[in-house]
Amino acid sequence: MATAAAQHTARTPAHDARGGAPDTDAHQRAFDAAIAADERIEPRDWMPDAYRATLIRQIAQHAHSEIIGMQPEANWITRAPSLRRKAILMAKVQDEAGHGLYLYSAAETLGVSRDELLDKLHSGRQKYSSIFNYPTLTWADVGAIGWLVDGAAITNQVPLCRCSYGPYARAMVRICKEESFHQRQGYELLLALSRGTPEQHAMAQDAVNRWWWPSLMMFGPPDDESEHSAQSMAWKIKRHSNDELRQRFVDICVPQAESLGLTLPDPDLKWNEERGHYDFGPIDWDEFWQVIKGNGPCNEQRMAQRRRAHDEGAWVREAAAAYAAKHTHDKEARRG
Ligand code: FAQ
Repeated sequence: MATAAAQHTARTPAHDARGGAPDTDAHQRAFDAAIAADERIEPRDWMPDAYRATLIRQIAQHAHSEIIGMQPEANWITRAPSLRRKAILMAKVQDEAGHGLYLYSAAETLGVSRDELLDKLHSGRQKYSSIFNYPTLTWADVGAIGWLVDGAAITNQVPLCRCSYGPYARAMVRICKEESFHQRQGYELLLALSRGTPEQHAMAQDAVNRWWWPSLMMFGPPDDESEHSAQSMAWKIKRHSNDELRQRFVDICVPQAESLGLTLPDPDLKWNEERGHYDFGPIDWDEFWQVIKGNGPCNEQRMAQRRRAHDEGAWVREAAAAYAAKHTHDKEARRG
């Protein structure tokens, strides 16, 4: 892998000796060679506009998902059944806020501001994950989100630690470690309910029944309908297709459900010896596209809450800006 200094000379736009236009072909060749050699692209390196735009789209959508994803679980913080469960849940929800911050920072290295990204989220011009438009109806939903939603997130995100764009890949390393704790706490919560009273077992089963199919949808549309996959895989932003990761997730979950003493709500789920994978039933893609279009059970509620939180935080942003301005002013005054 080239050093940062060497990357800078090889890939940053430079004017020729006579001060002419950058040699874009040479930069494109250097970029292609770096991708082929599995090197990281860094913020100051030259990159094609479409690569930059794709990263901004994906990282922003990911960041938005993290902060909107705080809502369904935060709903249960005040009703957690014990101090231990409450402490775990609060730590998890705070982690999601942290993930949002790392990801917005990674997006900012591509030349967009956080304000711009939030504005696009609030005006519906950027998406967040479909999964967060479903309601958390019982305490068991906290377990199902941890086990299934965080489990799906890890399956999707571990390969992103090898994404070709450095700041995104590095952010994912820490995020994945934290998601792993989230997944374990969900599994442990469901195990406790599953081994509890018949009512608790039924509550856990009901939550898994409701979260299973939406979790499979998190991986995105089937490969033949995935608009961005081919290009994102060629750029090594994505390392596996949506269907590959979905299958990996199903294969992981089936034995875990057995250990939990719970079933997955799919009569077609069965081991296929020939493929070496579990077969599973058809996904309701109409539901997925409806949710993405804004017609899921909680889309309106999630967006209203997000806009309200942003408005209510205005004074914090103003105070931080005033403090930063005062700090700069004082520093300049001291310098004379
Ligand atoms: N929801 O061509 P593709 C978490 C859109 S984990 C909404 O296949 P791509 C942790 C897609 O944007 C959740 N939209 O797209 C947590 C595109 O529309 P566009 C977040 C979806 O990008 C746990 C269109 O469909 N994780 O937050 C979805 O190649 C618990 C065509 O799709 C990430 O974002 C969907 N499920 O592949 C937090 C991971 N799927 O943009 C709190 C990073 C697809 O052209 C509590 N992202 N679309 O308007 C990715 O890996 C990819 O972006 C995919 C989609 C795999 C999601």
